[in-house]
Order: sequence, then C-alpha cells, then structure tokens
Amino acid sequence: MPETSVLYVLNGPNLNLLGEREPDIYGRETLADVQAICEAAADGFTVVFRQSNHEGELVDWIQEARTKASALVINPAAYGHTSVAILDAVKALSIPVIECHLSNLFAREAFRHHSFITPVASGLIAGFGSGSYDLAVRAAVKLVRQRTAAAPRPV
Ligand code: CA2
Repeated sequence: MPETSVLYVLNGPNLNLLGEREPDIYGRETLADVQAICEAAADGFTVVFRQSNHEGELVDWIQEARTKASALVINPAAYGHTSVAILDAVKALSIPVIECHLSNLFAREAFRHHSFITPVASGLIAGFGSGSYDLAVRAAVKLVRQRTAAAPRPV
C-alpha cells in the first residue's frame, strides 16, 4: 500500500452538470459543493478531486492512484454500468476502493442495478445525495487507518 495520506475522489461522465438539472434525483449541490463536502470529511487526508467525461482519462487517474493514493472513492457514473476498462483498472489497485453514487441505483431503472465496479470494491454507498460522498470519504479514511494499524511495523 502506498505510504501516503492522499485520497483520490474520481467522478465520471456528466457529473460536471450537477446542480444544473435533475435536482429531484441528484440534489441541488454542484460538483464544487461535493468537493467541499469531501474535503470536510477527510479528517487530515489530502483530497485529490477530479471529474472527467472520458473513460480513458478515468482509467489513467485510477492507475495513478496505485502509487499516489492510499484509498480511492469513485463515482463512475454511467461507466459503472458499462465499463470493463474501469473494472480492470480498479482490479489492479491494492488500496481500499469505495464506490459512491448520489442516487439509489436500486430504486431506478433496471440497467442501473448492475455495476462492474461493485464486486471489486471494498464497499458501495448510494442513495444519500451529496451525503454519499461524506459517508464514502469517512469509510475510506477508516479503512486506511485500520490497515495502517494492522500492518506490521518495520524493526
Ligand atoms: O447516482 C449517481 O451518482 C450516478 O452515478 C449518476 C449518473 C448515473 O448514470 C448513474 O446511474 C448513477 C449520472 C450522472 C449525471 O449527472 C447529471 C447531473 C445533473 C444533470 C444531468 C446529469
């Protein structure tokens, strides 16, 4: 596991539009508001917060997290339902990964019930609006601290 106190929070396609449309589903907060929520929840960890509409760019950032982050929170957005490339990139990580969604996927259309990421994530948080990110970042910090406490110390 990388010896860092950095959390990557990655966001997939269309999440740059948060707060502009569909507030009944995704809430009124903007992505900048969500970033502030993550930073407030990070309890001393540095948050690297990014969004992309491009699958390959997300794959590049997940690969970057292998060496630069101690945990990953990812809202893959629609790519969660479609992307084997993002699945493969997440599988290559040895850090905790929390999948995070604003909406409750299981209360929505059937095509949103399947995620390629969930089976390889440490856990899934969905359905709490921007509060999902608060919970996901707290869970990531807790998992990193548990791992650090359990790791053998050098003699
Ligand atoms: O609930 C979530 O966080 C989702 O990841 C959001 C994705 C959706 O495809 C997933 O099934 C669930 C969509 C993000 C699009 O966000 C928008 C926000 C405002 C206006 C338009 C799109």
